[in-house]
Amino acid sequence: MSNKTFKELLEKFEHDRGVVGVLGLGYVGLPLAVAFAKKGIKVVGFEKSSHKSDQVNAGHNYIGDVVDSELKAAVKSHTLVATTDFSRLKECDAVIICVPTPLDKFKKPEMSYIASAGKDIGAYMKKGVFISLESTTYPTTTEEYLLPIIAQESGLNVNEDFWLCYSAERVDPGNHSFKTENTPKVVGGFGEEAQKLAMTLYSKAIPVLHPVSSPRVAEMTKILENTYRLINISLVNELALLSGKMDISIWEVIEAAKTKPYGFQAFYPGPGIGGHCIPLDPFYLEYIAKNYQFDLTMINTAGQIDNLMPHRMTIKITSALNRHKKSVNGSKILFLGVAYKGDIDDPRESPALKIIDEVIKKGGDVVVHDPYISTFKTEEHGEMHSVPLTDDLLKSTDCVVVTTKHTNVDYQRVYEFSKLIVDLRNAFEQNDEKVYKL
Ligand code: SAJ
Repeated sequence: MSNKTFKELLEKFEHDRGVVGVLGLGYVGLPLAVAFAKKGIKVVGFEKSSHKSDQVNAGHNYIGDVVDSELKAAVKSHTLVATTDFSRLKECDAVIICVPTPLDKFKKPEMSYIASAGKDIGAYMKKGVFISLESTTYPTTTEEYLLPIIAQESGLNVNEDFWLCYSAERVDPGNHSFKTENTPKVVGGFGEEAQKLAMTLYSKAIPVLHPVSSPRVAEMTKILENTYRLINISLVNELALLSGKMDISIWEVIEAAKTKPYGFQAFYPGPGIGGHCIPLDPFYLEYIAKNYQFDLTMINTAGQIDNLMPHRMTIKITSALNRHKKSVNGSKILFLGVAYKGDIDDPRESPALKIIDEVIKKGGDVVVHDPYISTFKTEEHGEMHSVPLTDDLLKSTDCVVVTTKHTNVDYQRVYEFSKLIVDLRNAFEQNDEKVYKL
């Protein structure tokens, strides 16, 4: 560790003098930027969206997990500034990449955001900078995909002029107990110096860090976390469908299994797996496994189960209406909840969107109420609007479908004024002629 540049950079981090660049101010980047800024560390937030950049600079928060007053204070004290001018990356001693890693339409990794980040950083970075990738991706991305892009664009040398690390975000949207600052963070530096820089910098904002021996260990750790959820949620969804045929309440089964004090974690059935992480991330692992002539069969199977869930829910709605001598065609169907999970305002990858499209195609007259979402788009029917949940609306519908369980909905009132309920989220205790449960 004789490198002078390294020592100067480490010194800056130790004394909070390093300027931290956060690339991407979304549900991962903005909380992280505020977490550093509230510790008095200067943060420059980089956004392609001038709208987001302007909102941040005006102190207007757009991420539910960020505390409005903390954002305002960081902007007011000039410890946090947002910009769309990527040439300002030359001001940064550290750059933390928080860009999306979606799938393309063939369910293959969409790496263009990481590639673009690498090119932007390579184009403007100064000598002596620490770079950390936080986006969920397949193991080897940092060393074998991102590193060459940065080295190529900058003409600089890793572990001499810049240092590289992978440290996944662990953001659970809507979780009020665990935030960026109090969630342990896995850190995988590319070499000892990178690890030292990573641990020193991240410790300023996140007290509990878990160092691992390489970026690929850290990458695999994150993708294991999310693959574990995909597999287990798909398992319980499949068991819910079987239980329904066997006159067994899967909800009662799960509550009973939870009495086991070890070796069991409860996952709950639903209409499908939404969000921009769990249904997508594991397919990054499936992709890279093929590079090693290795077929990860579990992920593929879990994905197939999940793909079928929205259609199976449409069948459940059809059967419930049938039992009341009604067809989907011509029935007024109210969907309660379009967010991908309860008490958040994000509809991305929500299974509700797919079910709504199917029901409309079958001739259903669909209305939607989501207390957190006023307008949203479905793939096939464009923009839709959430309607107020009135007693008259409930009385006028032929079927109410609970697709997302928001805690601020009065389900007893829904029960009182509805004729028929398809409860896909165990929002109702009743399980009678009026309530059909998953
Ligand atoms: N879901 C079920 N049953 C369950 C749990 C979830 O049907 O028992 C559904 C949800 O309704 C939702 C989807 O699965 O549609 C994903 O829910 P989630 O909470 O697992 O996923 P995210 O994307 O909101 O957040 C997750 C984080 N969640 C938790 O740890 C609880 C975490 O895995 C990651 O930190 C985060 O994704 C990420 O960014 O990777």
